[in-house]
Amino acid sequence: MTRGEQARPHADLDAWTARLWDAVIVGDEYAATDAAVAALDEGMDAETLLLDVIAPLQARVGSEWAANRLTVVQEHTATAVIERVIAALALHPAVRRRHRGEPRGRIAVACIDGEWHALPARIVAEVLRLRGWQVDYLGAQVPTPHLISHLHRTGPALVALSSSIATRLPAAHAAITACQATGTPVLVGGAAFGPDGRYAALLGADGWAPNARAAADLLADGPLRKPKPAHQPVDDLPHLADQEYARVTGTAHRLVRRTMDELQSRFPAMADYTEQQRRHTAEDIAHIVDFLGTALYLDDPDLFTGFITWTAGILTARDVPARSLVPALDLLAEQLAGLPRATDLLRRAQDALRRPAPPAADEDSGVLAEPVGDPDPDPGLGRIA
Ligand code: B12
Repeated sequence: MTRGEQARPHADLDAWTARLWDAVIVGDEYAATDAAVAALDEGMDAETLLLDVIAPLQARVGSEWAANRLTVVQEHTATAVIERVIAALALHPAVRRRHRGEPRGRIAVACIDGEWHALPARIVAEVLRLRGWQVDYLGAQVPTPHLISHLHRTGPALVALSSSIATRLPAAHAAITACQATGTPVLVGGAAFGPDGRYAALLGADGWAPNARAAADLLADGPLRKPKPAHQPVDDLPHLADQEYARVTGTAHRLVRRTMDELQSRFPAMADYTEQQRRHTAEDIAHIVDFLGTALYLDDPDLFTGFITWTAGILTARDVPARSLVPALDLLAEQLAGLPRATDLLRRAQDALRRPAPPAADEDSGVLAEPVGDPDPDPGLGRIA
């Protein structure tokens, strides 16, 4: 049994989750923080509250948005309330009492450059504090040079890097390597690294954990071993020699612009699109190109196919046919005809889209199709922000 499990009380998690959900979903930060504080006052362990009530609640906010049962504004509001709840918990006297005494060592917790998902990192930071570490929480999108300066200045025993969105993995690779060059071991985590942490190993991290409890357990006997000084990241990814990643990311703007131009000529209905719809469509295509680049970087077709099928699910939930993605993928494949790995990724994604028979749809439904009966009037392909 792990320490986290020992600490878990026999509390009625479902009842507390329901009470918090009701407050979070209407954006009532007072009711939400009152509920969380009441849970602590009634004896719930702070780690349990964070990991078995609050974290699943936040994930549910995401799945409700994906299923189109919450609007973007509701998702943003709920996330903001949850951030306030976590801040209130961290300041609760029962939690602060636990931080007294000699810390076990110092840990820097930071999000990868370009990574906005700070909440998972914040939860990790709070749990590590609860387990007796002195934590410097650096927040969202920390530029790697500044992170490195921080490591030189403070000399932590470990740096914990968080990333939720796979497109940040090339930046994560650079950050991991740079941190290791300072002699600081790197623990990574977050959804971007895959449910089994496969990208953590591929990118040479010194450790990975699926959640904050597992991370704290992993460090229970002390920080990770120092990284090997002669680690050569290029050895991890020999396929990068073909330059496909560099060519796709280096021409991303042009790829998006040309795809937009062509879609326009193939779908006359686009002529009537508003400026905002055009902008969102361009952002969506840019997101697809971003994921394509990341899959090339990691040489992992599943990553791109997974993103495209996830996107298809988002569209389907908004009554936009999943097959509307195919023309955009076609146009990208035509432009990238000279790049065998990229065209293979695009072909596999198209195959995955075709596999389940797409629902009957209007012939003019492209990537940019107007949703039918959707509370969100302008959904996008990966849109949540
Ligand atoms: C809230 C949220 C946002 C907020 C973030 C606010 C904030 N302050 O964090 C905002 C609105 C900014 C946002 C933006 C975007 N988001 Co968002 N977002 C989410 C959402 C709803 C919740 C994320 C979260 O907090 N989860 C809860 C925590 C607890 O998750 P967790 O991963 O389980 O955390 C644990 C472990 O991962 C681990 N862990 C985490 N970090 C670390 C670090 C270490 C070292 C270790 C050991 C462990 C560890 O421990 C944690 C605690 O146990 C998710 C949906 C979801 N279901 O998660 C989407 C989601 C992650 N977002 C998504 C997307 C697409 C985006 C955008 C690209 C949208 C857009 N079009 O602009 C942007 C990305 C911008 C960027 N460059 O980062 C997609 C990603 C899809 C994909 N296939 O990758 C998701 C999955 C949406 C969905 N419903 O499917 N988002």
